[in-house]
Amino acid sequence: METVMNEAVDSAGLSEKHGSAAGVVSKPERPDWTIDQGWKNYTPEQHQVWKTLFERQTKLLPGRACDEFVQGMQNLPMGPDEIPDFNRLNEVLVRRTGWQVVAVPGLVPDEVFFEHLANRRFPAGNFIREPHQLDYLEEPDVFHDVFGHVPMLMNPSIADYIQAYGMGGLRARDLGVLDKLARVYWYTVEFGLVRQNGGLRIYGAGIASSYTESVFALSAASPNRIAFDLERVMRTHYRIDDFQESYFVIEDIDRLLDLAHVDFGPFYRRAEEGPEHLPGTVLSTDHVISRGTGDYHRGRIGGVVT
Ligand code: HBI
Ligand code: FE
Repeated sequence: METVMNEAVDSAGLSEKHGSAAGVVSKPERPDWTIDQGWKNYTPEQHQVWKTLFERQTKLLPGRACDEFVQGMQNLPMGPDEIPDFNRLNEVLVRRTGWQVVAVPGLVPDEVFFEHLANRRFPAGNFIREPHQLDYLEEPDVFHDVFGHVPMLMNPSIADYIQAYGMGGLRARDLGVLDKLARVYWYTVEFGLVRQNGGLRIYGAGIASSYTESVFALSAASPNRIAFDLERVMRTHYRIDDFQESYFVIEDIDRLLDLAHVDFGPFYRRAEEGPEHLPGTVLSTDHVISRGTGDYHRGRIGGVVT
């Protein structure tokens, strides 16, 4: 069975399952949930897992990942041989966009996550998946968080956009619309595609850090590829346990900078009034780039949709 690296994140935030899967103790030592990366504690086997994943992904991504991802990767002290040391990454990243990576033990509560992002700190799991989990994992590990997210944080547009998400998170929670904001994050930062160089390219970290989904998202006949529309995306549920049924495509990475400055308030209100859509639904109002056959998900019953 084909599986996919996927974050066990749902729009309701930190579930019981996530907490226990993470082995996260109820009371973190520091109130912001950060820990030391403990770089010296990684074993040769763990560096080897990083190397396997890194080499597989860097072979696959040219021509598939967007130029901004490739550029960001090139400018970072990140290579196949070892799990990156966050301090060394930060020397470059802070100078470029003011972002830094901080280590956390796994998923952290929504409020804590938003507070970090609002301050240009990206929480990254310090652990790495086991050798038998190369393609499937419930929680964001250091490969997903660092390989998938950090190259994009070198780009000024994404840098502002993710910070705006953090700032909007607490407001969305108070308005009772966190599920809608989380969908926007999911379909952009995690699973976004961008039109580039006459085709489609990956910018979402959930895709870029997954071997199988990098191929599926761009090349499979099954998923829908639909032009990004903010209100449409706010209404759309997503899958947390498998490939996405629909991907949303932005015209340009700099559209994310525009999105960072949009007041989501009116969009939340409209999205709350209208219907919600299942992950695979195509609407007559959609600008469809490619209509999926749906074959992959048909017959895969019991998937988790949030
Ligand atoms: N914690 N470490 C970590 N990484 C995430 O991506 C994350 C999180 N906590 C909450 C969360 N994501 C999402 O539920 C929010 O974006 C809504
Ligand atoms: Fe992620």
